[in-house]
Amino acid sequence: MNASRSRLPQHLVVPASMTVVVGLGVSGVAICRHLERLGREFMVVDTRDAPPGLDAFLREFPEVPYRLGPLAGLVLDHAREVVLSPGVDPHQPCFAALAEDRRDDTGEPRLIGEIALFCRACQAPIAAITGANAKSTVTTLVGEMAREAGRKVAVGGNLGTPALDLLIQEPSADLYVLELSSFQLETTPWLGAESAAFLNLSEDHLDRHGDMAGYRRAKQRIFRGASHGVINAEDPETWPESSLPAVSRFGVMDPAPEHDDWGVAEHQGEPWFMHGPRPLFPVSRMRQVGRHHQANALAAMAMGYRLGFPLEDMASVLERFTGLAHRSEWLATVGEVDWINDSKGTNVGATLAAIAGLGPTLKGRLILLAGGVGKGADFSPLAQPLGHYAREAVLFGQDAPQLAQALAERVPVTRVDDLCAAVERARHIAEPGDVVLLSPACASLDQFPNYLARGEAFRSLVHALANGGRT
Ligand code: UMA
Repeated sequence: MNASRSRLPQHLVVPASMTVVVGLGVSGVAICRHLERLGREFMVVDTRDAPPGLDAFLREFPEVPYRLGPLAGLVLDHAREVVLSPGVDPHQPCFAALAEDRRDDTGEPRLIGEIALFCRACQAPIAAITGANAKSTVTTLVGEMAREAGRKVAVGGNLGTPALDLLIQEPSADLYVLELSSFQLETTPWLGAESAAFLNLSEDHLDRHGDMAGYRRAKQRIFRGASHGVINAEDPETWPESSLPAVSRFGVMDPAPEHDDWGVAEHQGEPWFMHGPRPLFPVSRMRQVGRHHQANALAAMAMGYRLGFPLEDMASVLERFTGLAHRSEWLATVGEVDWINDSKGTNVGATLAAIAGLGPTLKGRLILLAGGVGKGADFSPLAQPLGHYAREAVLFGQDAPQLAQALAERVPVTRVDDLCAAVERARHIAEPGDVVLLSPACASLDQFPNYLARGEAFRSLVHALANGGRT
């Protein structure tokens, strides 16, 4: 390998035969693999001096030309096609001339993203999921349900494995289930999903999309060419702008007779999942607790039903699914007390969402474990819901004093040194039916390397409790 031999000058007019890959992260390397299999001539650019995928790229493609550093000086106007990684903003000046331009041979835009390449090559149906929150969870659920139903399914996208790598790793899949971010959708002219879900919309990524309207527009692209849409009955922002052949709605509420609704209603004295007027099975069969998890389950079932998965297979998955690690993940029930790990709750908004999900389904009270590095946040929005649902807030870490100040008027507060002491305190005060939730509303960096390490520490402490030991 001679890396310098392939390195291009900063001033460069890209020739018309050349496809340009922008970004050298995991998607960029996946785009390169795909283009090589197609036999296309390509080069790679990245604005960073040391992009994370550089080593993998140099190992796999020692002869492919590349260029690092600012895009100024790069003339892309004549390139055959420019394929963007998700993290690259298509609204940069160097892409302006390309943005409106179309290829002579196919009529497609010459500025596209990795998912556009995926759609061209994919032979099997696509199930696509987007939303501001919970898209990884629903994508995982749909994938698990497909597996349970005996389908040959490949699962990836924003979730982790780039969509284009799935085509190489699982070429004979009969279904591709993709989590798609607004970044990926923004550069996808046409998706053509068999089923496309838009779960919810709340503020995120405004630095990239300009405003909420831009963010929503990017996400609405999930419905382009879709045969079926799954939308949130309680969030009109997710409703498609133009009509689709079929639409199912989900929401933790009574199904409306005039829609294809997936909801929850009282039946035989307890809440049941419903499809229209038809009771499916009791919500209590589901392992995860909380309204937000029920909404995720309904969205996954609405999609799974359309894709032909048997109801009993979907129920089996919900019965055993404990959630993605560190995102309101159920860990154990010890003495009729549920222990939930939401270590990914690193800001106030995420902790509010976890409380809002769990609160209405509590049999007892909530015990919140929170604290760490608050990043200057205003903790006061937590006071009202905690006042309503919580037995106590157990606070630890650097910014426990600020949290205590914001909460103490509405909820009993105890301050402890660290997570271990917080677990011990929660164990001591919990009563049957209570839920102990670690959702710190803070970064972990004062006491842990990252939120993953914090969540794993919590898992070990809770498993020790479940196995009869003290913390
Ligand atoms: N970047 C540059 N210059 C470049 C190219 C990228 O500065 O020339 C920066 C981007 O602005 C970004 C970072 O590098 O901050 C990574 O961008 P990338 O496109 O190279 O990212 P990949 O490593 O290819 O990972 C991407 C997704 N990343 C983003 O969308 C930022 C991953 O989602 C995804 O798992 C992966 O593809 C596989 O599909 C991550 C993510 O944070 C988890 N997604 C956002 C979210 O979930 O909110 C959208």
